[in-house]
Amino acid sequence: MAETSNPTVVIFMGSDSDWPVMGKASQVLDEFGVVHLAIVSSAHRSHDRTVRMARTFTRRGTRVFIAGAGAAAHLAGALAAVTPRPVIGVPLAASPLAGLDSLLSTAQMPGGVPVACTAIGEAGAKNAALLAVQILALSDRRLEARLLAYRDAMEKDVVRKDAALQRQRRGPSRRVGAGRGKLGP
Ligand code: RP5
Repeated sequence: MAETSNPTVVIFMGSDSDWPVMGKASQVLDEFGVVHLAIVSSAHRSHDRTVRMARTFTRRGTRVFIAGAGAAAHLAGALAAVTPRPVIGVPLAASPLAGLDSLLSTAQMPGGVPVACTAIGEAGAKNAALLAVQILALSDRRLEARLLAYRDAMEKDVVRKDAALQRQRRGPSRRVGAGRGKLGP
């Protein structure tokens, strides 16, 4: 992760226990060369510090905030309350409710203070970073080209996996889905 006091994206997490999942967002931002920081600061346990930091990074020019939190997840909303920059919330499965609590508390913002909300967990962390890249790419053609290349690589990967499956099904043992009819196309 690039160290900087002027990060383009800041990833906030409610706890260090969120890092194994939120690290996926950082990995994607690294892949796209987006300068970012990851910070542990809670909406509840360190409220004033979180608000202070959000204001400081906004002043310094941070373009997008990502907030990963579990349980009664108010982190994304707390950031959105004090910054005009887009905030993307990632609900995390950190309680016996397995993320449903954080999904609802992140997504159900009252009218006037929007938060973009991704899926629960790793897919959500990855998509939060990709959405941040898409927002940045609005004013960065090179970043947009990298996004298109990323999608192209994803499609090629699907095609490769399908070709492997078809080869396997044509083989002597017909292990995958044997006897369940032909898999298209
Ligand atoms: C939330 O509570 C954090 O974002 C974390 O997902 C959850 C549990 O935190 P710890 O008790 O593991 O610090 O605020």
